[in-house]
Amino acid sequence: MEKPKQEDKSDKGKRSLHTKTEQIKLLEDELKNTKYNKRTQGAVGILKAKIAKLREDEEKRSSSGKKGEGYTVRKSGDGTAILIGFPSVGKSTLLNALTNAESKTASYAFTTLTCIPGTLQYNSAKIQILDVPGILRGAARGLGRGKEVISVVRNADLVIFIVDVFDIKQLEVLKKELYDANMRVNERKPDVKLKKDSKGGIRVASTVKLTQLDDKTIKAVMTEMKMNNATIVIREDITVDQLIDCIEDNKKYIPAIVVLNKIDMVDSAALEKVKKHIGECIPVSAEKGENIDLLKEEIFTKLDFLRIYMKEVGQKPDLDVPLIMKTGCTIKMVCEKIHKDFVPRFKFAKIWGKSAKFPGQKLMLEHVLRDGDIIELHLR
Ligand SMILES: Nc1nc2c(ncn2[C@@H]2O[C@H](COP(=O)(O)OP(=O)(O)OP(=O)(O)O)[C@@H](O)[C@H]2O)c(=O)[nH]1
Ligand SMILES: [Mg+2]
Repeated sequence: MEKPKQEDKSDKGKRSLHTKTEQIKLLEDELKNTKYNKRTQGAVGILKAKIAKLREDEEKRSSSGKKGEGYTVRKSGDGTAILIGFPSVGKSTLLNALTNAESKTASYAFTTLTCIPGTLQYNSAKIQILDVPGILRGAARGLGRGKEVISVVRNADLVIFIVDVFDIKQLEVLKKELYDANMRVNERKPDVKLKKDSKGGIRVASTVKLTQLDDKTIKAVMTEMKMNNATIVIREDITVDQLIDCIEDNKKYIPAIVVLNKIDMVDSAALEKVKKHIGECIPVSAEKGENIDLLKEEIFTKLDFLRIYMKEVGQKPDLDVPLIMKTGCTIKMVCEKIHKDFVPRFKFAKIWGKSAKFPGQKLMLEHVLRDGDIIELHLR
């Protein structure tokens, strides 16, 4: 048999691409085979750092020149939630049950081919809900419409995972896809300050006892990730994964809800069993409308909304229509939401409610409000 000729240039390109992916695979296998304990902590850290660095390089390479990926959906309302699930789990049926939208539903996979928005009105809030095509394993790497879907998730405020009652393993796949696309679901950004320096090596300080990392590992991981001169101040007991996240500094932290759909197809004993395995979730039937109100309430809660009521001087507050704001909202943010002139014209505000020390307390722009507060603005 004839030997294959020497590979041409295009083949070479493919080969080097393969090599990086292969490198990641090899390191991942090594990681799987390394038991984690105090003694191997450093080695595990370095392995993880190496994988992270290779991934980052790959991503940079594959996304260079490919701009404008994703659907163009304008954000509207007080917050945006996105439905993420495998094909045919009932995303479109659920969108229709939650909102005024009419997204096409059918019993075959990939019925939805683009991004379809709907509006959920709840507790005076307008919540945008997005229905997108189903995703599968490999979405983060660009399989199917995975990349487009994931780019929409990055702009959302809440993820609603929707899982088929007969196949709860889907949840792990969905979570992994978002993780690989640099999203951290139901996690808080760790309290770590990292400052690059021009010289002086790596300086590590921590304000709490670190039980999952030691100085040597931290330095090795940072070196592996080309942070050779930097000061890091760690204020909580982080893991090596969290350390890598902080170094990469490109993670998006987003809350999520897990919805278990099609519960009308199982009896209560089977449902109990499934619930035990999947953990915290909201069991619904999108088709029969079961538990939809409970889900609406959970969406509202998870979006961290505050209701702020406005009051005119010398009048009763308008308790019918609140202003919908987010947790952490200040008087300044309320002013900005109402009118662009209100901040420069601001004198003081009087507050009634949980954030005031006494009814009608006079407070200034930076004051942080709480749910149900009543606010009376005094302007010049
Ligand atoms: N029994 C039952 N069937 C449901 C439920 N929700 C959706 N279905 C059915 O499941 C099928 C798929 O529903 P869709 O809403 O189109 O699913 P999807 O997740 O939007 O699918 P893709 O757009 O293809 O990703 C349809 O035949 C629905 O009627 C439910 O709660 N119970
Ligand atoms: Mg659909």
